This record gives sequence, C-alpha cells and structure tokens, in this order.
Amino acid sequence: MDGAYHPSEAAHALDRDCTTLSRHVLQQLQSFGPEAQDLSALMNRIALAGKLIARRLTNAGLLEAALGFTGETNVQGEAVKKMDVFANDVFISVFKQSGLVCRLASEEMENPYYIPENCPIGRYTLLYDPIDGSSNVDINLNVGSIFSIRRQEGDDLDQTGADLLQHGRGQLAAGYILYGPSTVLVYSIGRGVHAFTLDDSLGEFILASENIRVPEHGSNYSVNEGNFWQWDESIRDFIRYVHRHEGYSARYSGALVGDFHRILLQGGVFLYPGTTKKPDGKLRLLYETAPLAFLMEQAGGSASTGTQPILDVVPKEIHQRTPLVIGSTEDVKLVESFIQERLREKEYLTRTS
Ligand code: AHM
Ligand code: MG
Repeated sequence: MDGAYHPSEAAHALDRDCTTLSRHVLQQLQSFGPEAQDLSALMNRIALAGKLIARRLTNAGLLEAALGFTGETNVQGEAVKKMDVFANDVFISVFKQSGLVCRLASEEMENPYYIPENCPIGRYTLLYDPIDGSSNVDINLNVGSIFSIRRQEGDDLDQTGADLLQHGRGQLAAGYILYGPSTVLVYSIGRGVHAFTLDDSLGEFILASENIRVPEHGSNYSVNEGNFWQWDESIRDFIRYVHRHEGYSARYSGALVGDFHRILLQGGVFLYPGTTKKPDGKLRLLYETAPLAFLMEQAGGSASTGTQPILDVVPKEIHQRTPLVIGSTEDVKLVESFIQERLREKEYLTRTS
C-alpha cells in the first residue's frame, strides 16, 4: 500500500458492501428486460417476507401468542404451530402486493391459494415451506423458509394447479432463508448459488458469498439415526460404513435448511430416506426437496431419491413426498452404491427363487 487514495479500490469496497439482492438478480441476468425485472421484484418480495419472519422470530419469546401450537392439523397430518400460520400468511400478504404471482402453494395449504386480483396477469407461482423445521421454533434454534418460483403454464381455469406437477428442472428460481444467528438468504436463478446476509441496520440482504461450490466430498453425514430400524437395509449399510471409517461426523439439527446449509458450505451428505411407515420419507418434493436439489446441482453437488435425480421426479400430487439424499457428489454416489447393491441382490434372489 502506498497510502495514496485510489478511487477504484474505494469503489470496489463499496460495491462489495452494497450489492443488494434485487441488484444482484439484474446483474446475473445482464438485462433490464421484463423477465429480469419480474425476477428481481419477486426476489425482493421473498426478501421482505424473510425480514418480517425474522423479526417475529427474534421477538417471539416476548410476544403473546407467537409460540406453541394452534391446535389444528395440516394437510400432512402434522400439528400446526402458530409460527407456521404467521409465516404462511406473511408470504401471501407480500405476494398479494406483487401483482406478479397468481398462485401460491405451500406445505400449510391443502390446495393452491389464488390471488384473484393478480390473475390472470401474474404468470408466476410461488411454492414454499413457510417455516421448515418448526419443531425448533419453541426452543429458539434455527429454522428456515424454502421457496421455488415457477412460471404458470396454461390458464389453469379449473384452479387445480395441474401444471405444477412437473419435474424440478423447470424451476425459474429456488432458495431458502435461514433464520440462525444471522438471517441468510441463499438463492439461484440457474446461474450459480449466492448467499446474502441480512444487515439489520440497513434492513437489506447484502451479498456475502457468490458462486458457492460444494466440496466433492465432505465429512458430515446428516440423518435422523433414530429411524435406523425403520430404514431399508441399504441405508443401514451406509451408516455402518461411516461408523467403521474414520473421519465422519454426525450433524443433525432436525431442521432441514440449517442441515442443508452446512452441507452446502462444508460438504458431506444429508439423508431423509423412506421408512417402514413412510416409504417416500417425510420431505415434500415441490417446496422442499426440488428447490434444494436445484441449489445443490447449481453448486456442483447432487440430489437423488437414492435411485433417480430429484429434479427428474414428476409428482402426481402437490404434496408428494420423496426420499432425499443430497450433498457432495462423491458422498451421494456412495449412498446410491449401497442402494444399488441391495437392489441387485433383491433382483438376483427374485430371479433364482
Ligand atoms: P416440517 O416442514 O413439518 O418442519 O418437517 C420437515 C422437517 C425438516 O426440516 C427436517 O429435516 C425433518 O423434518 C426432521 O424430521 P425428523 O424429526 O423426523 O428427523
Ligand atoms: Mg418442511
């Protein structure tokens, strides 16, 4: 350093500090065209929902009626938490004002929610899990929101959302907001994966890391081992393998977004396989596994049901579940190899019996 003032260096520092989400979307698309403007506005709305939810979570312990259960059960048969309802409504209300989104589909609603004033002009659909990992809410641990944006195809006159039953490669954008020690928004519009941190003093998500690449292999494995005896033997084979090999660490928080974020940054594998009671596992395709698979592939990693890429799965219904194996390519392949081995064994036994 020569101590002299260099305008370009100063400008660079400012640039790094001030890349907001909406500006980043436009930079990524290198366009100010209508679709780029739409995507930028949509991401801005998601950011607003994230800020409102983060604010509520930060103060939840001090507010009346913010924590605990509502007493209702959702379409998945799961007890609904007050924060689930709050966060679901936040997304609806911020997208009502967008003009761009006609339909929203979420974990908390049996059928898509239509915003009449935005239809038929709003050609985008938001699929989301408003609060994922809500068992963590009441104990002040990390939770997240997961989102996916798709273009509406056809008129959907009967309002069934049938065009949403498509594979995940058609997602225009996907991402999540992680409510942890800081609030982090991670997104992709098919041009890499980028992370933004909420700067409370500015009230803005500011670019923190660009073009995140997941390591090809990592030491973390993340799975609910309490289900060990409910899994297929192939998954037990994998777990026995990691137990017998040095260098693996178990990391499981019970909230997918946080567990996924660790794998994305440090490598390794997250699994939620099928169980005897739930052969397709617990996680839902359209607003949990497909958006995360989109991000993981964009970061150079893999996402699989165990036998097929998640992004190739075509759902039969909006709340369809899929088993999930996601993370570093080498680690996902290792899990798949145990599954293939057991499948070959089963085929052989059927042929020869
Ligand atoms: P949720 O959307 O109802 O919160 O359920 C999804 C969550 C994931 O965040 C997490 O990975 C998984 O359920 C944990 O389930 P389990 O308690 O069976 O391990
Ligand atoms: Mg969920």
